[in-house]
Amino acid sequence: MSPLSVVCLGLLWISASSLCPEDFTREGESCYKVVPVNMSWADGWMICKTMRSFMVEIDSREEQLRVFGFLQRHHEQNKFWTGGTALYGNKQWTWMTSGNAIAYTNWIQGQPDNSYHSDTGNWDTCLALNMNKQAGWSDEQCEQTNYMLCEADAMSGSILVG
Ligand SMILES: [Ca+2]
Repeated sequence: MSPLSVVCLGLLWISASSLCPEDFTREGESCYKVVPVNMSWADGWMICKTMRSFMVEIDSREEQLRVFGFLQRHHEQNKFWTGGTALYGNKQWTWMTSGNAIAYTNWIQGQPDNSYHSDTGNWDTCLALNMNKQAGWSDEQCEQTNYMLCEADAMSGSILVG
């Protein structure tokens, strides 16, 4: 191996391990950060945006396991907002930032139940990660206040390496 390729490998290693925004944690292909303040879903959307990130979108079972592992290691909170919301009269669950229909799901049994809350006049139309014993997803009224889980794409290393 030439000295040059050793240098290049070194740069690649550095870039691969430090490509998250400040205070975000790298887990697999993405970066995550919990904002440990109880806030409505709409406030969570704004908070993630101000940190150049977006409300978490879970696209696969693999990402689901990574995210729950991350939350269990770092937080004792029960519920966390995601970027999922129900559109079109609750018929289509959608990841709000990407606009993708939610394909992979991990609903707790009996969820989403689209509950109506007569005290507030709201329906359950926002998607939360529920870290109770059943550990899965549930739909909640968007005005409920939960911690926010933001996600950021890991930045490409090609700029640093090039
Ligand atoms: Ca529900």
